[in-house]
Amino acid sequence: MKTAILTIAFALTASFAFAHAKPATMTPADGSTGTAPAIIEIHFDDPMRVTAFTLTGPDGDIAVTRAVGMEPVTDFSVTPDDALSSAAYTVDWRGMSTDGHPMQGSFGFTVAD
Ligand SMILES: [Cu+2]
Repeated sequence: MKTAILTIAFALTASFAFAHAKPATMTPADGSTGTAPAIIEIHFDDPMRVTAFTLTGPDGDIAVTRAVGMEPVTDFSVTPDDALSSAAYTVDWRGMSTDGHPMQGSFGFTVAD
């Protein structure tokens, strides 16, 4: 019984020590308005395995090319296959933190001439 309690205490300490990664900065910034971005980036404070990324515009999903595969990275980026026209866009992503927690997030930006 004593061994079990010690094991649980250690597990709790470990989960606090290795908190999951969070998105630290996005480019374009959430809520920003600007010229069409050549790349869309998410910087994470710890490596993230990004398992899904969607860019949605007024006519639906937009094709993008990922700069990285399924390896965990702190700097994730994609390139839109075609230049983005003036409109509002939403990014949705899902990922797996290095502590094994599934993560997801979204942000939006507007392209204006
Ligand atoms: Cu976590």
